Amino acid sequence: MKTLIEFINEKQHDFPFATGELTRLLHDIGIAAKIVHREINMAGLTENMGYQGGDNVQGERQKKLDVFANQHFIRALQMGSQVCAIASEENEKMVVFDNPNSKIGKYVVAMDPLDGSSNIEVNIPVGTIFSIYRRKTNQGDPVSDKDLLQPGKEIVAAGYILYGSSTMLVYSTGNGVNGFTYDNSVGLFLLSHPDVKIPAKGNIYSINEANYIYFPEGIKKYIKYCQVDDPSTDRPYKSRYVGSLVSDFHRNMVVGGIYMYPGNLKNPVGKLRLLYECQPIAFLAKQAGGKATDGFHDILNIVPQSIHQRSSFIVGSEEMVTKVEDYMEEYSQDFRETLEHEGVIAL
Ligand code: AMP
Ligand code: P6P
Repeated sequence: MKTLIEFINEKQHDFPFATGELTRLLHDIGIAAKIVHREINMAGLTENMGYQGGDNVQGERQKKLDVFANQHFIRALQMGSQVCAIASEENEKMVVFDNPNSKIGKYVVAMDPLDGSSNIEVNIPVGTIFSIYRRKTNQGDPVSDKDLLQPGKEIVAAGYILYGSSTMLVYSTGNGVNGFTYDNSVGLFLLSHPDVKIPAKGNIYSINEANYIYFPEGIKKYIKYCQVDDPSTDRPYKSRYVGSLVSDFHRNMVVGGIYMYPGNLKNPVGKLRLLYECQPIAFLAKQAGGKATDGFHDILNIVPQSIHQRSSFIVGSEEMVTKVEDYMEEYSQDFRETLEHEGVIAL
């Protein structure tokens, strides 16, 4: 089976003028993924379970493994010197590298180093989400916000690492999606899921129904649509909600389905972060033939106004996401106004 290293190197040959900087960056992400994989797998046996003490910028209690993952991905990317700056869920401001080599790095990275980390102590899968952009400022010039506040359509590469029953690295550089499974016995990611395609429709919907009374009318209508007993359309669908975005989304990538974390009356723009959760996942979904929206706008066309901006998020099988959009168009125009009032700007 082809290794991740061989695969990345091969793909560089499709770009004769490539310098190898993106290749090195992707390798560095693979190395950090192995280190985080090791710590997560041993969490119950080391001092790394539990809380770090204090809250992160999200106001959420920071786990020791959040800090561990953040430190190791940042260190790997800084050592590589292809990256000049990082936006991370764990850092309030963007991390600007000031070592001479990184200052001329031509890429920036937005990442959630360990999404869903509250699930670790109950042994539920968690994930790392990353996306890579070309910087907008000239190499060597000071980094600015515009280097990171780019819409998902500008993504050069994006992926996730799912620390689940097996550890997988799934990524795309804009020419399809490929999945690699980690083989502990040899310490390598091996190509296990070539050319991933999301089925156009599935029969699984994934949403935290505890928020039902606060959902926009269009979401309520779609949930009821999923529950109708109509075997000719494979309904009622199954409800599956892990509480870990990467795990719920990966299921959609493999067998089809839809994941929804919509804005609601309590949190109009939802919970998930546009830049380092919604955009990379939306990029992967589109590359695999799926779709991602906030209910009205293609996620990849929304222009982030701040690095921790939240977004309403619906992603998965193309036909299922389109059905939600139709319901939102018919029943929740008020929600469109709310999103635009809350500052959602789409190209
Ligand atoms: P580089 O000069 O290495 O930064 O690469 C320039 C561009 O070529 C990148 O931004 C990608 O669009 C493409 N590219 C280079 N290396 C790879 C690779 N290993 N896999 C996919 N695309 C690549
Ligand atoms: P809730 C994890 O905190 C996360 O960001 C996603 O991974 C997950 O889908 C969602 O939040 C769970 O949120 O409000 O349903 O617990």
